[in-house]
Amino acid sequence: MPGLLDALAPLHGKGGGIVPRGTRTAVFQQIFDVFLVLGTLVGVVVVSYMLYNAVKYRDGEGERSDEFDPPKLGELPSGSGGGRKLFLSFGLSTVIVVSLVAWTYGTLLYVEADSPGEDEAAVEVEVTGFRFGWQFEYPNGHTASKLRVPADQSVRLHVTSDDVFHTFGVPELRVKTDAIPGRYTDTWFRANETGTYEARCFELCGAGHSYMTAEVVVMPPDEYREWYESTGNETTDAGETNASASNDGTANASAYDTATNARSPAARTAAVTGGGAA
Ligand SMILES: [Cu+2]
Repeated sequence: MPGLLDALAPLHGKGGGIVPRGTRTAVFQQIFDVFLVLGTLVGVVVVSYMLYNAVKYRDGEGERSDEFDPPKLGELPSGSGGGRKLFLSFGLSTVIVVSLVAWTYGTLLYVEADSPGEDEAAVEVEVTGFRFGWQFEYPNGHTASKLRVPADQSVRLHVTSDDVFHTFGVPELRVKTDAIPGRYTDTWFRANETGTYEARCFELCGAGHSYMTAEVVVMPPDEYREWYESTGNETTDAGETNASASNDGTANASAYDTATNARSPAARTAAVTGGGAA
C-alpha cells in the first residue's frame, strides 16, 4: 500500500518522527515498549482510582445520613458536572485508541515497505513442519534440520506442514507464520547479526510440541556462500546431523534429526515414533 504509506510519510520524516525507524527487530521492540509503558500507566491510573473510591465510599460505622442518594436501576448517576466527566473519559479514550491504532498500523507499513520485492535477490527456503520437527529445503534440493542463512540479506520463507497445523517462529528475529498442511504461507526476515537463534513451534500440535525446535544459524555472507556451494551435490546433511545430535545429547533429538533428513514424510514419522518410544 504505497499510497497510504506516502500519506503517512510526514509521520516518519527524516531525522526522527513518530513512527520508529530501524530494523524490524528494533521497530517491533519499540512498539512493545510503547504498549508496555501505556498499559502500565493505564493500569496504575485505573487501579489507583478504584482503590481511592473504595476507601472514599467505604461503609462507615455511623448511621447513614438522610442525604444518601443510592443509584437507581436504569439511570446513569449524574455525577458532578452533568455527564461532562463521562463525555470526557469516552472522548479521551477514543482519541488515544484511534491514535494508537493509526500509529501501530503506520509502523507496520513502514516495516513491510522494507520487504524484499519480487525481483530482489533473496535466499529462498522452503520450511516444512511435521510432528515434531522442521525441515528446511533450499532451491538446489539440499535439505537440513538446521536453517542456515546469511546475515544482512533478505530471506524468504515458504512455510507449510506435512501433517497438522504448526506455527514457525524465531522470536529473536521477530518472525512468525502459520504452517498449514496443503498450503504455503510466505514470510521474510533479515538478520543483522551473525549467531545462533532458536526456531520453534507456536501452535500446540501434540506431545512433542515443546521439543519442536530447530537451530537457525546466521552466518557471514561469504561463509554462507561457501557452505551453500558445498551442498550442491548431496541431498542430506549427515555430518551436521551427527554434530547436533551429540550436542543435544538426547535420544529424541537424534531421532528427530535423522527423521528430518529422510526425504519422505512416512520415513520421518516412523523415525520420530521410534525415538518417542525409546
Ligand atoms: Cu507444535
